[in-house]
Amino acid sequence: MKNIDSHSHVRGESVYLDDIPVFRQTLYACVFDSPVAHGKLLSVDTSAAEACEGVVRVIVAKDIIGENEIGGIVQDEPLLADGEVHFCGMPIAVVVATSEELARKAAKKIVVDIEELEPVIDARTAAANGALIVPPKKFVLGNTEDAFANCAHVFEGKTEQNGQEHLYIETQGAYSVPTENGGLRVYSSTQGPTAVQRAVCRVTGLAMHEVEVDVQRLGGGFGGKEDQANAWAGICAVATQLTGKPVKYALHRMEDMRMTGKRHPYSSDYKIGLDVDLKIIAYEASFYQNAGASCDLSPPVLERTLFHCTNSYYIPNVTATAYCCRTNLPPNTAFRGFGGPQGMFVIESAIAHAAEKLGVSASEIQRRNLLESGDEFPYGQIAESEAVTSWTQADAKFDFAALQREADEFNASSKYFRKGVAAMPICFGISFTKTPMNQARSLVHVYTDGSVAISTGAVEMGQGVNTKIAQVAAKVFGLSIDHIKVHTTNTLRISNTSPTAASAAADLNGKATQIACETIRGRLIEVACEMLGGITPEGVTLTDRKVHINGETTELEWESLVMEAHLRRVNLSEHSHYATPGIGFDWATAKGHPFAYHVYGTAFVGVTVDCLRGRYEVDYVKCCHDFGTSMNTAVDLGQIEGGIVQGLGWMTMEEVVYDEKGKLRSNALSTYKVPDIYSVPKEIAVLPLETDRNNLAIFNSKAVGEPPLMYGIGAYFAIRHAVMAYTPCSPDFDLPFTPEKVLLCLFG
Ligand code: MTE
Ligand code: LUZ
Ligand code: MOS
Repeated sequence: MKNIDSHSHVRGESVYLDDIPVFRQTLYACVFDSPVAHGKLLSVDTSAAEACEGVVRVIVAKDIIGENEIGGIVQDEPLLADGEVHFCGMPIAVVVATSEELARKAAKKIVVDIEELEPVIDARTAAANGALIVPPKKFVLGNTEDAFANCAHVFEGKTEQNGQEHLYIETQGAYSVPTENGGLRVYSSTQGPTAVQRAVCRVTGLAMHEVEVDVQRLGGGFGGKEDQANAWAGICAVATQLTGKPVKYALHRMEDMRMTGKRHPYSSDYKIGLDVDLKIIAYEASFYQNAGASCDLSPPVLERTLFHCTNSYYIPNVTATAYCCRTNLPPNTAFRGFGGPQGMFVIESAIAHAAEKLGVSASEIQRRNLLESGDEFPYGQIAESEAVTSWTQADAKFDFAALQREADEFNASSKYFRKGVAAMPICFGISFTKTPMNQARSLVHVYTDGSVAISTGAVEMGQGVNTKIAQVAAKVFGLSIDHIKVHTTNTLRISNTSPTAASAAADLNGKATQIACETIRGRLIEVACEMLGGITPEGVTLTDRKVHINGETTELEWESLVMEAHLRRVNLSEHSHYATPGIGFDWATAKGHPFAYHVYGTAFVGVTVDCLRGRYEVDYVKCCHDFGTSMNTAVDLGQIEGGIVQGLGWMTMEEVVYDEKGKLRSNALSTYKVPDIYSVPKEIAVLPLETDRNNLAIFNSKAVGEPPLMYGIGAYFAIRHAVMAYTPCSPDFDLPFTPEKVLLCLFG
């Protein structure tokens, strides 16, 4: 089944924040942000801006009626700078004017006096200065110290990983509308309507029941709107509170790139120990996370780095330590994979290092160490592993040895081109690692004409969650999809939502919807039994808009049944709750069972490098992917293809560049290269893993939003192989591996 939004997307009729019809007297906000990464804010002169045409109000920190604070985990993030600036792009003042252009024009007239202080840009410097946002986190399994003493081979090294711009097509934004008696309705481009509601309440001083947040859909979030939509909603809400008028702000691309945080850069150390059979006996890693100027979601991102630091391998002795380092960059945030990919790149680098030194194929080490069911993760959970099956099935279908041979033969006969091949197994835990977040609610109404309206806490951001939720209801009620409509995500209909994140939205909200629909179906079947003359509910089903008894169609249609139930005063609505059973994690011991399940897979990635120019192309990504049993192959394949390309972009071409003063140089699409149609792999082949294991996913259809991104990591290692096949060298584990860096390796 195709995505229910595809028709309106293609026709340009889907409604995003900027398409919401504008209310009378709407004003427009524009932020004036810090030109300096670190300094004392001595004065803000707004007088020239206030005198500009169309300007209604200029807002600075002291005007905020509630608290000047939007930090969710640590209270270290002012909405508007007060006394100090912490990063280039930090909001200082807000101009509110009668049009967008006039607001932007006036914002340029604001004058600030800042006494510049030395900025800290990199994580290790921050750590050396003791600037940690939270205490270090640590996972320990076995005893690495003893284990290293007994290893035949030990290798140590370092990796550098850069950030990544989310580049959602729809930029950040919000639209705040006053409601009676001082309340607010806020339209927001957010993955977390409740997070926005909390932030708005904080900065306005309103109670949560006075603030309604409504989200139709996002033009992409990718984690960038899990927490970072809060600021713009807060700014619009404060402006509405101070002016009494609707206020809208949709960021320009350059404002968005400059003012918002990105994927966290990491600098990491590793030490890997193997025995003579290439079994990894011990692994130590230290992760220095560049968190940026305030906490945001950095601690849980850092924790996920630890959760995934051994990827899909079983290693009996592990010590992994992680540091959350405060720097003067925009606060970095959630990004597809949420720290997991960073952890996985480091173990893959360690394996590549060992393979290179031992003169074996990295795939040999990878294959011999794959996690088996019953193995223990460093955090105590026992694996139900598909690591071996996904590798074996990928190999049976795509023949890794043959792909390697093909590359070797090509390399032997080509003068200037080299092919490289890498295997990339993945293992990604599904559930928010903060157990309380794993809950969701769904509100289902069946109307008397038989149509069904659903609201859940899930936010549609292109990943197709609304399609999956509609499928759940259609299946339970035995209806076709056009009977079902999934409505906006709204905090009045669904309260206390977790953000749509952690790839878990379809599972959590889908299961809540399933429970609600099953409850209503149960009531309807009772009515059907009475209508059909005192039969018992066993054997009664709803399919194809009809009531069936033991598989036999009756004359009783859905619409008549619903109307009759209403006339008999039976409740046709339900509000249901789902909480993932059996999960929990205790940071006191750093052990537990945090994940409902894991998603596994194995990809083979092949590239061709032009060794004169340093350019490369990705020839193929062939993977065997663990869908469980996909409930929507079109949507899930879209997620795999998009995830892979986004992962490739991070590995190869997307280069976030800050200068030594902390100013973003890659601040537009002219200086920040993202994958385009020409950089997409020539072939993406997806083989569904054959497995019939039960899991906690909705209809056994495993979460698919984030895991495929990590197949893209294979591209780095494939390029590295190709480069090493051309000239003797050992490229640093330094992301992204841009054509420029490739060229420097080739001729360096
Ligand atoms: N796909 C599209 N088209 N747009 C997005 O913003 N976000 C990704 C992934 N796929 C995203 C996407 C991220 S970061 C997550 S966590 C999941 O979708 C969230 O949705 P889900 O829980 O429904 O998978
Ligand atoms: N967000 C979050 C996430 O708050 N907690 C998580 O564990 C998580 N994991 C992946 C992506 N987003
Ligand atoms: Mo995704 S990083 O969980 O929004």
